[in-house]
Amino acid sequence: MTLVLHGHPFSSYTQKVLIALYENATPFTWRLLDGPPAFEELASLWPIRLMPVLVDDDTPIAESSIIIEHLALNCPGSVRLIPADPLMALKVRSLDRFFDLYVMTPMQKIVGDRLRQAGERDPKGVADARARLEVAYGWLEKELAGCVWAAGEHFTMADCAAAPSLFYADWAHPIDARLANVRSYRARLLIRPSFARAVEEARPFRKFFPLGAPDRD
Ligand SMILES: N[C@@H](CCC(=O)N[C@@H](CS)C(=O)NCC(=O)O)C(=O)O
Repeated sequence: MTLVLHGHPFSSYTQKVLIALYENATPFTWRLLDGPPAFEELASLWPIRLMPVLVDDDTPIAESSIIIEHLALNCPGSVRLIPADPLMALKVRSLDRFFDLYVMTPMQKIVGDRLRQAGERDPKGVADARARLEVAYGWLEKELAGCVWAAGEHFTMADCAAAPSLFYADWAHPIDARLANVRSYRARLLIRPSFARAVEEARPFRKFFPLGAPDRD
């Protein structure tokens, strides 16, 4: 089995998969998406053209959650990112959806809007995204009470999704100081070795963050 990851270290969804790979020390090689030839190759693998895509031997696998599920089935390691218990697995998948849809998506809307030309901006969409993040942070504050990781005491796919989404969301729309559970969870994610490594590998690209990366983390 040879694994090739098409992605970029600064991409939040690439980081989500990197965390899964690093958690279990799964060997892979990078196909860095750093120019037109690499993006053409990505389009030939996955016409939707979103990163990351993992190629397992000759089979391309798209969508970060499906990639993590694929890794859990085909090269499982000591860190079980999808719990064996079906009900716990359902909880993990539900939290994974929460982070992608209600944290990552509004964060991407705020960041992406800044990359648009002045006349193409969408202030209402950005305001809605900020409102959605506020609600998501508030829901998470209650959900995380008493938890070490998103789904409880074990690190799972939900935490792979949470780490880059909360990392960048806090840059785009800061998490209020009163949301102590969310802030301490984000801090725990930042010192988890798999995510700490992904953050370090992405550090040289911070200058490209369109809102201006804060001088922290
Ligand atoms: N649902 C996809 C989302 C992937 C995604 O949004 N990737 C972003 C980078 S973090 C991307 O490729 N953006 C490039 C673009 O929008 O053209 C997943 O889970 O993998």
